Amino acid sequence: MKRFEGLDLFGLEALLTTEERMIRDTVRDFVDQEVLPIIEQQYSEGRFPMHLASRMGDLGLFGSTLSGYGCAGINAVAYGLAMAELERGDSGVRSFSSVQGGLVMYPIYTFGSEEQKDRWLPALARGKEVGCFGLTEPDFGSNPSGMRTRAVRDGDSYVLNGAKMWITNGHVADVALVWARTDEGIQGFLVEKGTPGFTSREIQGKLSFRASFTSELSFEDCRIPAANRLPGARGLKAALMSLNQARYSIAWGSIGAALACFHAALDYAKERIQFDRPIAGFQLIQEKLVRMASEITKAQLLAYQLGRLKDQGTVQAVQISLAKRNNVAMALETARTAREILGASGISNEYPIMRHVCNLESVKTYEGTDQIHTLIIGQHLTGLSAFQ
Ligand code: TGC
Ligand code: FAD
Repeated sequence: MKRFEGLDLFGLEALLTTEERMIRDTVRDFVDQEVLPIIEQQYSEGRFPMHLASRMGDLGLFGSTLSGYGCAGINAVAYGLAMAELERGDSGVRSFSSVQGGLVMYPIYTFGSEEQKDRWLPALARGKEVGCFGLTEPDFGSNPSGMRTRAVRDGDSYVLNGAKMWITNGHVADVALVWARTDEGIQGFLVEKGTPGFTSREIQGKLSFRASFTSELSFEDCRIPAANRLPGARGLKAALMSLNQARYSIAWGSIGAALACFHAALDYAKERIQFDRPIAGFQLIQEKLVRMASEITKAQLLAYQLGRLKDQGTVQAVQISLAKRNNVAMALETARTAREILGASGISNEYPIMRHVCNLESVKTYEGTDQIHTLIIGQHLTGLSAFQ
C-alpha cells in the first residue's frame, strides 16, 4: 500500500528531525492499515473501535510527551504530527488519545500524588485502562466556573453529588477525573468505575462523533477516599491547564481531517468528467483547491511554530486558543468545500468527507467553542474581558 503523502508546499518536512518524521510515519502507517479500513463501519454502527486502545498504547500515543511511568517522552512537535495522523483517520480516534493523555494523564502527572501516579499512569499509558474527564455539566458548558457538582469532606472521604454531561468515554472509563466545587474551591477527584453512587450512561442520537463514546455521569452521595483528591489541583486553573494540552492536540489534529478531505477532493476532481473534461481543469474547481491548500499550509505553519514554542516551554494559553480556533475553522471550511467538489458523491460514506464535516462541527464546539476562543484572544488584545 502506498503511504499517504500529505501536503508540503512550504518545505516543512525539512524542518522536522529524523525522530519526528519517524514517529509521524509510524502513526501514518497505523492509520492507513488499522484505522481507515474499519472506521466507516464503526462510524455507521456508532461505536469506538475499542481494540485500538491497546494498539495505541503500544505506539506510545497516550501521554506521549510525559516522561516516566511508561510514557513515551517525545517532544510536542512529534506528538502534534501524530495527532494530525490520528485525526486524518477520524476525530474520534484523536479525541480518544487527547482525552486519555491531555485530560486524564497530564493532570494526574502534574497535580497527583505519587500513589495516584503509580496507580494510574502506567496502565493508562498502555491503554489497558481508560480515563475520562468530567468538567462540563448540563447547565454549565462554556462557563465551567458555575459548576454545581459538589464534593463535601466527611472524615477520610469526600461525598460527591452532581452530574456531568457530554463526557468522552464516560461509560467505558475505568477512572473519571471529576471536577467539583469544595469549601476550598474547585478541585479534581479520581472516581473509580463501580464506586457506589456513581452511574454513567451513553448519550444516544449523535450525528457527529459516532466513532466515539460520549456519556453522562451522575453522582449521588458517591463516597470516595480523600486520597483520591488530586492534591496539587487548586481552583479551575488546574482544569484549564489540562484543557491547554487537549486544545494543543486539536490544533494539530484538525489539519489531519482537512488533509483527508483535501486529498479526497483532489483525487475525485482529477477523475470526474463533466463537459468532456476532468472537473479539476475548471477554474472554479481550481480556485477551491487552491484556497484549501493555502489555508492548510498556513495552519501547518501555525501548528509547527506552536509546537516549537511548547517544546521551548514558552507557549502561552492565548497562542493555543488562536491555533485551536483558526485550525478547526479552517478544517471545517475545507471539509465543506471538499463536499461541494464531490457533488452528490460528497454525501456518501464511500468517501470520508461527510464524516469529517460532522465530526468537525463538534470539534468547533468542544474544548472551548470558536466564540469562547475569540473572546480569549479579544481579551488578550484589548485587555478587556467580555466574560464579566
Ligand atoms: P478565569 O478567571 O479567566 O481564569 C481562572 C484562572 O485560570 C487561569 N486560566 C488559565 N490557566 C491556564 N490555561 C488557560 N487556558 C487558562 N485560562 C484561564 C486564569 O489566569 C486564572 O488564574 P488565577 O491565577 O488568576 O486564578 O476563568 P473564567 O471562569 O472567567 O473562565 C474563562 C473561560 C471562559 C476562558 C474558561 O472557562 C473556558 O475556557 N471555558 C471553556 C470551557 C471548555 O473549554 N470546556 C472544555 C471541556 S473538556 C472537552 O471539551 C473535551 S472534548 C474531547 C477532546 O478534547 O478531544
Ligand atoms: P454553551 O456553553 O451552552 O454555548 C452555547 C452557544 O453559546 C455556543 O455557540 C457558545 O459559543 C455561545 N456562548 C456561550 N457563552 C458565550 C459568550 N460569553 N459570548 C458569546 N457566545 C457565547 N466536556 C467535558 O468536560 N469532557 C469531555 O470529555 C467532553 N467531550 C465532549 C465530546 C463531544 C463530542 C462534545 C460535542 C462535547 C464534549 N464536551 C466535553 C463538552 C464541551 O466541552 C462543551 O460542549 C463546550 O464546552 C460548550 O458547552 P455547551 O455545549 O454547554 O454550550
